[in-house]
Amino acid sequence: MNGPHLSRGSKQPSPPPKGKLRLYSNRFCPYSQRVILVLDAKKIAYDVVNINLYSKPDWYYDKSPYGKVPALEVENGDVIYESLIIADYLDDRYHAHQLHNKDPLQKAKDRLLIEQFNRVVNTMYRVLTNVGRIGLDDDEAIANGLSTFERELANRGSQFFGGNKPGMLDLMIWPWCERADILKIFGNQNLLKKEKYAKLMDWSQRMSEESVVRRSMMDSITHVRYLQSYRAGMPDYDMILNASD
Ligand SMILES: N[C@@H](CCC(=O)N[C@@H](CS)C(=O)NCC(=O)O)C(=O)O
Repeated sequence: MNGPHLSRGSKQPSPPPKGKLRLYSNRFCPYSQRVILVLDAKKIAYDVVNINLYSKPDWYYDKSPYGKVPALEVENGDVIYESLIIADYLDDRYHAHQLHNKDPLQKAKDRLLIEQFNRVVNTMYRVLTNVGRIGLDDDEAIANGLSTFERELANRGSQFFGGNKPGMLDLMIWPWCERADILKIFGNQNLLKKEKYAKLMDWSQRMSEESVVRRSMMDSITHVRYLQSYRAGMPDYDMILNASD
């Protein structure tokens, strides 16, 4: 997972070993993390090629037409992209450790919540990367978005949205919840009040203790250091790799 990020001019890696899927990813991309969580939760064999999004290899456009990560090379060599489409594909294709609810109506409701979470995702992106206007509207969008999930957990009365273990909805929103703490550093100090989001915070703690989540999780200090490099116009994608050298 920690291989260097390939840049413009790099050689295209040879195909994945037989029986393994290949994920094109970026260590700091929350959408890629979604797919990693699904692959790990379903215990699917895969390897990872990390892509430098600041200086993309030319060959990468043959894999992913918009040059975005994540993209997944499947068994027959086809490549699919868009995190939610990949996640659904993996759950449909590999039946072990099913993540979506078996009931089609509950699955549809969970998919609606995942779509609804996009409001939080888009606003958090602006706040954390310092792109566009940051103001009260942003705080409100995040607060309202999270309140929906706080109420939903209360209504479900379960440990996770998926019941007694994390399901698809838990995994699809987790990457941004992992980064929620740093909103206090880059955004509004008062945004995430424990009393307003008590259930969500307990859920977040439980998620952070799950082995599947721990495999790809990064601490807030690492997230902050990366975001500082991104904001400075020189994203240091290999910082974890370099740190362990
Ligand atoms: N809707 C896409 C979003 C993927 C996305 O925006 N990925 C970012 C990195 S986190 C990316 O590849 N950015 C490079 C670019 O836009 O050129 C998904 O869900 O997979």
